[in-house]
Amino acid sequence: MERFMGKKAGLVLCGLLVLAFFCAAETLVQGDTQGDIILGFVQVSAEGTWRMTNTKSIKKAAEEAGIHLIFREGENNYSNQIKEMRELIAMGVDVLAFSPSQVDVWDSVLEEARDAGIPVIVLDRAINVTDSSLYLTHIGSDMIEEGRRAARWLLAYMKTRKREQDEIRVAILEGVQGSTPAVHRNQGFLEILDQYPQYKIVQSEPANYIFSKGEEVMSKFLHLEDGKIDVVFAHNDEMALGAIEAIKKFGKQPGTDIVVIGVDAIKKALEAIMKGEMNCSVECSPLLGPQLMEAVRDVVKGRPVPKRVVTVEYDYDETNAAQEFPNRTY
Ligand code: GYE
Repeated sequence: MERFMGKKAGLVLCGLLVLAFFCAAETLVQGDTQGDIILGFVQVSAEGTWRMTNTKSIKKAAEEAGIHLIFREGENNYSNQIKEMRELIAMGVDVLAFSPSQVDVWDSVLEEARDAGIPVIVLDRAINVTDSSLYLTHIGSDMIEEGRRAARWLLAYMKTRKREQDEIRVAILEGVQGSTPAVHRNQGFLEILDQYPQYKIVQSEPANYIFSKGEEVMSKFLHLEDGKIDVVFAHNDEMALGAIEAIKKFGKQPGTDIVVIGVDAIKKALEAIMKGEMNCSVECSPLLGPQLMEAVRDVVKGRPVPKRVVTVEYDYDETNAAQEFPNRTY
């Protein structure tokens, strides 16, 4: 009897445990879906190392934060991006974030998000809107300052050179026309250089943030100027690396005959600096995923979010590139 009772009690206990397990599993599942934050993100495109690293950072951070990410991409075209944003608004995501391909054109889609009660986060590039309350926060670099940093670095570097020159001939490889990095980096760079009449911008054209285009446009510049270019400032490293190829093919030495400056500080640029083929890269960090997820959580929990979160960055040249190189993952 005792043995039987023992068996019965065992069975009941087992049953209770199974029940408890299912109940717990049920609450877990329910809790999970109820608590899941849905973030819709619209990326610019996949134009190079910077962008691909940025995408990876966002996906990894979402996974680690347990945030459900619906990821879309606009192929470097603002109307594609707006179409994707509209779809995400219609789906009723909790938060909408995007990295804008262009500075302007966002007013109406952001008004639609506001009417649907969906908070918006701008990542990486800044936007121009008539009403800044249309987005909650902007997380990313100060790109006007990046342009100034490049110019300040150049002024300091030219002072260390023995060569006396009354004219320093500068070429600029611009990013996609109308995109924030192109507009802002140019603005900051020229704002400083315009104060020094010795510096002449002899050529400036878009090469769309792409290596091959950087090479093509730089080669054109070199032919047009009969090789008389002292400095090339590229709005990103991919184009600067392309320019290095063009300079070599033209029979000049990048980094020595022509000063090469880029932006982003990707691993390949640090390597080029270590080889003496590039002179400076102004850092612009793509690792924005964790900051984005933190903001998303705060927004959903109703906590205050700062209107502007500026990324902390450094400049790299021959004095510190080798030191940073082993830490760079992209
Ligand atoms: O510098 C460039 C990329 O928006 C900061 O876009 C980003 C820029 C970056 O294509 O490499």
